[in-house]
Amino acid sequence: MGNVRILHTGDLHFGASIGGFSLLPEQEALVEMLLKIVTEQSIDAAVLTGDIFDRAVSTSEAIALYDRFLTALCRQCPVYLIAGNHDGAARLASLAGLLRGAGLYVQGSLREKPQPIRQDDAEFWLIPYFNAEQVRLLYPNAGIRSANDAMRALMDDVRARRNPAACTIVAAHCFVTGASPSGSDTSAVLAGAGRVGADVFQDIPYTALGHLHRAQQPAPNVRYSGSPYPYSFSEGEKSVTIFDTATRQITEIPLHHARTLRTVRGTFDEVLALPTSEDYLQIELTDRGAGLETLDTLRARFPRLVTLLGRQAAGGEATTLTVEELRTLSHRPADLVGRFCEEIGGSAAQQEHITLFLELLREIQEGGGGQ
Ligand SMILES: [Mn+2]
Repeated sequence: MGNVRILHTGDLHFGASIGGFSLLPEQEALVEMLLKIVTEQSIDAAVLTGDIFDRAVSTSEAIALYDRFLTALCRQCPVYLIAGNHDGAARLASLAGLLRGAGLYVQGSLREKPQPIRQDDAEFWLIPYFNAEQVRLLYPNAGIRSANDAMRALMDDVRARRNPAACTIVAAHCFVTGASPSGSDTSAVLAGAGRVGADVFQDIPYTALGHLHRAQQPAPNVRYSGSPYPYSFSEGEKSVTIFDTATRQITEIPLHHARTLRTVRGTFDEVLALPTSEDYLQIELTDRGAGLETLDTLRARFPRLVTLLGRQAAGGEATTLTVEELRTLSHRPADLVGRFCEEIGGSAAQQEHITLFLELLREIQEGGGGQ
């Protein structure tokens, strides 16, 4: 019985956008990268750990991308796919029974106890995003009160029914932390109600996780591959994970995106002196506030500027402007005066100034053409 080289990725968020920019071009390029890795790394199985789509009801463009990706991927190897909290589980799992025949194993929700899927020396168990309530219905006597209890019950069941001759692979979409939330502390249980302790997966050779976008391992055999494309400014380097059932080794394959999300920090002059860039940028100014004019100037140089964070030189409060906000900003005269006073004067407009301004404006407009 042969070994299985597994590609683990997830949190693809097809159809996502940032600051009003659609990320579909980046996701198209990502799909090509992933297919290339499958070929180059002799991958035998792909595990996609949820949040395939960015929303429960996707755009036709996102569905077309999913269609192309999964069709090409399934032609290369079997695919094991679970729903994340962003996916519409029922939509994702439609025709699931039919798709199994094509090598696409989709688990949308936990209506029934999980069933193993055998491929060579690997045995896959698919645990989609769930709420504890659903799992309590499956294991009514397990005393399930939290996500941790639910996952523990599920893993106990997997251990009881797994084939000991196979390498158990669990795929799940949830928030896993280093240790179980303490059962004795009620407030900790409440605060961590959605969290699962990594020890729940103890003695499972590989647990492939989705949900957190930064690649990380809460325990040696428990891994978030992280999203393969950054969807926020704090996600770090991007990669996919390979797990080989023969060596039981975890390998990280870095991804290099032509256009990515970056944070740039410096004074206004320093930032303006930087080479122009097509990246999605968050710019943090260290010497001035985030004003509309500043935003416009920087945007001429950095067309995909998404967020501008500023600081008042005098040590005042930091200001933030997103390009989204710029688009939706009110153009009512009173609002414009308010913003002008904040940006130039450094403090909120006083009501009497606004009133005075509006009176002057009315005078000009009424007296307009006649004089
Ligand atoms: Mn996600």
